[in-house]
This record gives sequence, C-alpha cells and structure tokens, in this order.
Amino acid sequence: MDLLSVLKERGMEQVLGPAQAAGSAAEASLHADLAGVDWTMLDRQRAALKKEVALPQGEILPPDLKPASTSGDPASAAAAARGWEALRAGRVAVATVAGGQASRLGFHGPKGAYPIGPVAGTSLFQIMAGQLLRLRQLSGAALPWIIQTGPGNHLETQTYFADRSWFGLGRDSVQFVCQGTLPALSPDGQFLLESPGALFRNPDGHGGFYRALRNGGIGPKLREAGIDLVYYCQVDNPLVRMADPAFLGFHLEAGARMSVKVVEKTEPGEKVGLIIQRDDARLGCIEYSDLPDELAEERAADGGLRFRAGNIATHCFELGFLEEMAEAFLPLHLAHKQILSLRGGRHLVEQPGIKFETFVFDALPLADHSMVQLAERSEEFAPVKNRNGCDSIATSRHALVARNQRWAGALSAELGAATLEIEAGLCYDAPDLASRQAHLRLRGGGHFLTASP
Ligand code: UD2
Repeated sequence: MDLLSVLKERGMEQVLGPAQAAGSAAEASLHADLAGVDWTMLDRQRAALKKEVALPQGEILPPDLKPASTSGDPASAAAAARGWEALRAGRVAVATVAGGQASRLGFHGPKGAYPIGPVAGTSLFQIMAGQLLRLRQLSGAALPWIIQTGPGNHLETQTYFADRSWFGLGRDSVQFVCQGTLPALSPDGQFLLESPGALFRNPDGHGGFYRALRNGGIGPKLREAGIDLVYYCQVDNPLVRMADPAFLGFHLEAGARMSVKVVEKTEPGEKVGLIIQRDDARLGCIEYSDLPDELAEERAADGGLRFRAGNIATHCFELGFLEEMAEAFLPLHLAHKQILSLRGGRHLVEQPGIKFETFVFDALPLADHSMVQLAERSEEFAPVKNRNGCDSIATSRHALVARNQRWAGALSAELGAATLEIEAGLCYDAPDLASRQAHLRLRGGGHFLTASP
C-alpha cells in the first residue's frame, strides 16, 4: 500500500501539509521519515492512548529470594561455583544499557562518562570495564561487552571508548548497539512534527534493548561464539557486580529464562520498581510511579514492608529469550509532556504530547522460569540519578567510598577510614582484593589503591 493510503486509512494524512507547503526537500525528508515508521507499533501506540498499562490481575505475592552473593550463605557459594564454571566455559556475555545523557547530573556527555571515582575521577564506564578485565583474567573467558547507546549519545560514546583505547578490553570485544526511537503523538493520536520534514521522535526506552540487539545482529554472533547467557545492568550504578558468578549460578540452577536482582526497599515510596510474583507464579515489576499506596505500604509480620523487593535493574537472560523478546509486544508506557513541535505548520510551540517507551523488565511475566536474588545494598547498589538529594552524585560516591573502605579495611585499618578509590581492574570483589598485591598512593587529598608500584 502506498504511503498516502496508509496515512488516510488512519486519518493521519494532515502530517503531509507543512512539508507540501515547505517544498520538495522537506517532502522528501518527511517521506523518508514516514517510510521508517513501524505501522503495527504505531497502531499499538494509538490504542494505548485509550488504555494505559494495567496492574497485574489476581493475587499478588512477594517473590521468593535467593541469598545475596556477598552474604556468605553456603547456597550462594555453591551458586558462585556454578557461575564460575559457566564463565570459564565462555558461555557469558555482558550488556549495559547506557542510552541516556547525564543532563540530570548537570554533566555534558554520556552518563557512563561521569567521573564518579572520589580520588582519581574514574568514570562509571571505566569502573565497569575494570570489572570485566579482572573477570577475564580470573576466568580466561572472552566476556564480550555490549553497550546499548541512544541516538543522542551513540557517536559520543564510541568516541569516548576509542579515545581511551577501549580501556584495554580490545576494540572488537566491545560492541555498541543504538536503541531505536518511536514517534510521539498528540493526545488525539496525530503525529507531531519537529520540522516540516521530520517527525518528533523520542528514544524507545530501555525496552528497545531487545530490538537493538536484533537489529545489530548480536544474537547469532554470540551463539556462534558459544555464548548462551547474557548478564545485563544499567550504566548508573558504580557498585555493580558485573557478571556476578553467584547470580549466574542461581539463574542456571533455576533453569531460568530471565532473572532479576533486588534490594530491600528502604521505604514505601522509594523510586525503584517493585518485583512481585503473580498468581500464575510468574514474576512482574510494578514501576514506582504506578505502585498503589496500599500495596507499597502493606506490612509483613516482622513489621517490615510486605512488598520489599526493589528492582535494581540487573538481569540474567537466556540468549534465546532475549531474541524472542525482540518480537514480543511489550506494554507501552506513556509519558505526558509538553513537546516543542509545529503548530499550524509554521511555528514551533510547546504543546501537549505523549512520548512512548517500553521497559526491559516488562519481559519478566513472559518468562516461564525465572529467579530473584537479593543483593546487599551497601555492596551492590548506589545509583547516581540526580544532581542532589537521594540517589545523587554525593550519595553514590559516599556508598562507593564506604564499600572501598570495607574491602580495604581488611588489609589495613588505616584504609578503613580513608577517602579511598580502588583502581579499576585491580580486583573484582573483597576476597579478590585480599589476594592481590596493591600499592597505596596519595592523590589529590585522597588514597588510591593501585596495582602499579
Ligand atoms: C530505573 C527503573 C526502576 C529501578 C531503577 C534502579 C525504569 C523505568 N525504572 O529507574 O524500576 O529499577 O532504575 O536504578 O527503568 N536507558 C536507556 N534508554 C532509554 C532510557 C533509559 O538506555 O531510553 C538506560 C539509562 O541509560 C539507565 C537506565 O536505562 O542506565 C535507567 O534509566 P532511568 O534512569 O530512566 O530509570 P529510573 O532511574 O527511572
């Protein structure tokens, strides 16, 4: 069917007006833009305008939790042994979603480039690269790293890595895939234009990860390399335990297709998604903005929150499941915003519009087997989301220093109280640090623990 018919069928042909008035260059550019529209997805977007995401029906239960990797629990130790086996066998790849800018932090550049290290200013990306380097040394495996970028930072992120020689990981073992976009719509379901020749689009949310992997041809490449497990994390957490062996081990033990890590929520309103078990025994995640107060505040017999499994957006996937999710219809989440777009074909004005996103965790109910593992917050979760207040640069850095002090305090009491940064790649975790020869440097008013003498 030709473009005009496709538009007419939906009563959307008015989108062509401003380009027709502006001339052939604008018309050509708009036609090219419209040719890239996924009309099935667009019809779902328009239907979603009338019906927002629904909460899970039926009884909701707190999920069963596996013990934390850092708890010393024998079950975690056994799971870690199994995870190391999978790592050594080269079955694991790591993925990080890093589609956002760090504008909320007042920093120009990709969020992963933010210098979170308190002494040497090590960036989030470098901390993660260091963990992977050390895991490669310990496991002997290739451990490829897939980084999902967004249209706003794709080139900048690649340049950032190239300028730093891919942090020693090797150019070919770091793959960048760019997430897609979705057209925003007006409340009555029409396209919005950012210019006569271009639709207003926004990134499709981290749920775009599944399609970005498919479009980048990643699945077949991983399978060819003997990989069937993908560990996934967000870029904003400097305490992340990349490819955590115990998490991988618990995932394998459960025969899970998708697993998730949680922390105990600190308070009912904490801004983390809530992981729940539905009455069909599958998992779900209720985003904090959708969580009803009664559910958030319900208490358990011990006086703590009954629903306390806070999503830290760390997952493990079976590769086949990741590929299936690229074809699945994940729910669309709507954000009602003022959007700078053309009115009357001539002027750009702020007007009400709706942006659409999909979320990675909405795949959880589609997994017939899954696993939830608890994480100790002080060891694994201190996201940097805001410039000030909670989950800020200061709170995240503070948690990083406290964790470093705990790890290094076992080596020397003096380090247990210092403003301390541990060089990226020196160690994977506390027991690993104890096995390493490290040197202490004084740097910019703080202490820096490094491998080089
Ligand atoms: C996310 C989760 C929340 C909780 C919390 C834990 C959502 C909607 N909520 O909250 O449930 O688990 O994290 O820290 O995710 N990103 C992309 N592309 C996009 C949007 C985001 O790659 O289009 C990446 C972004 O770079 C970041 C991550 O996804 O690494 C999280 O995004 P966010 O900061 O918008 O999510 P947040 O903090 O609302």
